[in-house]
Amino acid sequence: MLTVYGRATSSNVQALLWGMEEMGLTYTRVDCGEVYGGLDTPEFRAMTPHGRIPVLLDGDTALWETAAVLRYLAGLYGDAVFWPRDPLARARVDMWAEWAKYAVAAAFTGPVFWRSARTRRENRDADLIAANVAAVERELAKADEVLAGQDYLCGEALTLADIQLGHVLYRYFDIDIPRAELPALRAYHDRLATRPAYQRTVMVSYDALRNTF
Ligand SMILES: N[C@@H](CCC(=O)N[C@@H](CS)C(=O)NCC(=O)O)C(=O)O
Repeated sequence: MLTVYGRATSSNVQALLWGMEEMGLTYTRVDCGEVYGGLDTPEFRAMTPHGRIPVLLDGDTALWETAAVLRYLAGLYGDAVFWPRDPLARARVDMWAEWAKYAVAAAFTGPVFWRSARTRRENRDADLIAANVAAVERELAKADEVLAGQDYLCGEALTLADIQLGHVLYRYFDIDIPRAELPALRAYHDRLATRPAYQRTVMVSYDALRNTF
């Protein structure tokens, strides 16, 4: 039995749940983090020393770090397109997955999403946000170029790399920021948004996170 610990509004939880649903996995989710608390209890710290979400409990085994958990599940349940068995083919997916995590998700979540949607309007630093958006868009432009010639990051079908990039894009296109013209990226997001698993796990209201700072 698979249990995911983490609130539905966490972008990392969303990536994990989306990946799991695309792999056809069923799970139970336990709310914790932010308003739900629960990350400092001895029981939670016994599952992860970091007190962060998501945590996956697979039977009695706890796993943490979203990317590592996704790779673990993909190794067990992903098909040969989503997570290839051949090491080189898998590395070609993994390179984009890794890039999406450090170059896009990390550059977007704190520097852009937190500083805009999560920050009260009167506390926002428009110049800093614009500079941070520009930095993310320098990276997103690379995906835009690739996606001009194919439907997904690594070809014509969804892979684990799309999970790591795509889960960020709902908020990127939804929040109130000036955006660069990235037509292939926009079309890609529109394509993801037709996927029921993406709708259920990523296109989730983040109203509970607004104006926290
Ligand atoms: N590198 C970790 C980051 C985990 C992380 O920072 N999770 C955030 C939510 S996205 C968290 O635990 N926040 C505290 C909270 O929700 O209370 C991962 O990818 O799993």
